[in-house]
Amino acid sequence: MMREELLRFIAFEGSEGAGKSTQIRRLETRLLSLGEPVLTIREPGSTPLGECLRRLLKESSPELAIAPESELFLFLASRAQVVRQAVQPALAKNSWILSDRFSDSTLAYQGGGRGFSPALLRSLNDIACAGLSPKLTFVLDLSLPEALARIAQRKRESGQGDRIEEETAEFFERVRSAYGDLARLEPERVRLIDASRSVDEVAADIWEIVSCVFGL
Ligand code: T5A
Repeated sequence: MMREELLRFIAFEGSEGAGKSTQIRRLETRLLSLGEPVLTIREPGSTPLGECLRRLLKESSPELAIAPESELFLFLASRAQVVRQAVQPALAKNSWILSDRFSDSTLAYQGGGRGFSPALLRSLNDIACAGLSPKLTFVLDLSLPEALARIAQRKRESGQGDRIEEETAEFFERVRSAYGDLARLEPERVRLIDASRSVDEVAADIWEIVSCVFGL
């Protein structure tokens, strides 16, 4: 296991459309410009098995009718795979890991959203993650109307939606509130970022925190 202080592992979390991928690209570019090795991954996905699971999990098909319990184990299976196949080898080479969602998504969506017990989810996450946790987690926080507007805009651009995006407003409010609880529970690791501002303003906040935490 890596020593905690050497972990250069950052996760980005938040509701759909909050700007996670946009901010990861910004941070990745900045770290690469400093000559740092960076591995960027997404969850679910980023391994051959994980990408198959991602397609299944995102597909909005009545025949699949994925039960909440099946959904939980599919997300965990993708995580178990990416930890062993990509994250652990990269950390062993002292690379940065930037992860578009990680274990906190399970606490927020399957815990807050679907109602599974947080204690149970933490135990399952421990198995999937081999005890690994990000050193720093940014939760990009956006109100539901703003998030829905960004999703609608992206849908118009790409023509693509997905299964979880079809959930109710109450579901997404519970997800947002679960992220808030995580930030209160672990304020050192989990940082709430106001994602309603411009891309540049959000990126500046993130860089300030990253450079302070990692001494850049
Ligand atoms: N899930 C995942 C679980 O339920 N449990 C789990 O354990 C895990 C791992 C994954 C789904 O699976 C669920 C959560 C999700 O429902 P996903 O595609 O990885 O799906 O996740 P999404 O959150 O849906 O990813 P998105 O691509 O929708 O959102 P992002 O990455 O947060 O947003 P981004 O950067 O693509 O930006 C969205 C749009 O907004 C614009 C961008 O240009 C883009 O058009 N934008 C801004 N506009 C104005 N101001 C800003 N500051 C902006 N930043 C970005």
